[in-house]
Amino acid sequence: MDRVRRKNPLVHCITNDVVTNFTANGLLAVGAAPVMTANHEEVEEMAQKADGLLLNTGTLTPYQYEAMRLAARSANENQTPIVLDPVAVGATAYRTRVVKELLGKVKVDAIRGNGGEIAALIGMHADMHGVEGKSNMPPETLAKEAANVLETVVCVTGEIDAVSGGEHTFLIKNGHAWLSRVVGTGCLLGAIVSAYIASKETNEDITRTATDALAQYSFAAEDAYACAKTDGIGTFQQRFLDALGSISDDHSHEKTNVYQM
Ligand code: ATP
Ligand code: TZP
Ligand code: MG
Ligand code: MG
Repeated sequence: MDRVRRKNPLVHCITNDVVTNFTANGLLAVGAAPVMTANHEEVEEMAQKADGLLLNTGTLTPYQYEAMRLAARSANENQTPIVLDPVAVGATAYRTRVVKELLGKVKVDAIRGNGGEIAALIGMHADMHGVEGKSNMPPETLAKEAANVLETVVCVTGEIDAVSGGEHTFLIKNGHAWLSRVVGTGCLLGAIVSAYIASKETNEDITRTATDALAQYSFAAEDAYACAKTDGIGTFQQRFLDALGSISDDHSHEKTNVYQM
């Protein structure tokens, strides 16, 4: 978190219409610099200049898919790390097909999704309900399997989060259920993982960087719940942004439930 604040990484987001404002505010809260564009005339240049690229398929259209392809190709050529949030993959045949196609064309550094989305990406059974999704596999098993199949770092989120690069797998049992009652918290997390990867030391393992991002995000959610529980989820959303803005690496957390498998 402190490195993100020092670096102020530029995160180029090609994301969905529902969460654009919340994502930009959340990135600002952690000390990153958001920029949103899917314009074919400029995405290659923006992805080249950015420190991280986020591809989020929440309201995917053919125009946006082409923007993602152009931006991702430029990012790969210019060593800009890419995070993919395969929102609602598994919910419709179109999304599942084009996201798999994109993964065949470009290299992504990390993928963040709920259990259903990650399971669908690797052709396993997924229980999808629009953007919400579950898998019947334990998150650590699913994350490891997906990391091996897709050859990247995979973050499976839900009540318990798991991060795996294939070799090392971490479990994060922090966070709060109210996160799933505010739209865009999964999407913002993908953007924040991008900010963390964009700010990491060259030799640092992305599995650990992503685990730090998920853990600190979960701590912020617990702090926000403590402040907002008597008010409700509207206040929780605001307190969560406040907490993301104040959390730091020396933030001492009551119960840190992060484990290496
Ligand atoms: P959304 O739920 O906003 O649609 P998503 O399904 O893409 O997003 P989630 O899996 O809900 O993503 O993850 C978003 C964040 O919420 C993660 O930090 C995750 O750990 C947390 N989270 C989700 N459900 C719970 C829960 N029951 N308990 C604790 N944390 C949770
Ligand atoms: N519909 C299309 S994208 C989107 C909805 C509701 C937002 C999903 O965001 P998250 O972070 O998965 O709640
Ligand atoms: Mg969810
Ligand atoms: Mg989501």
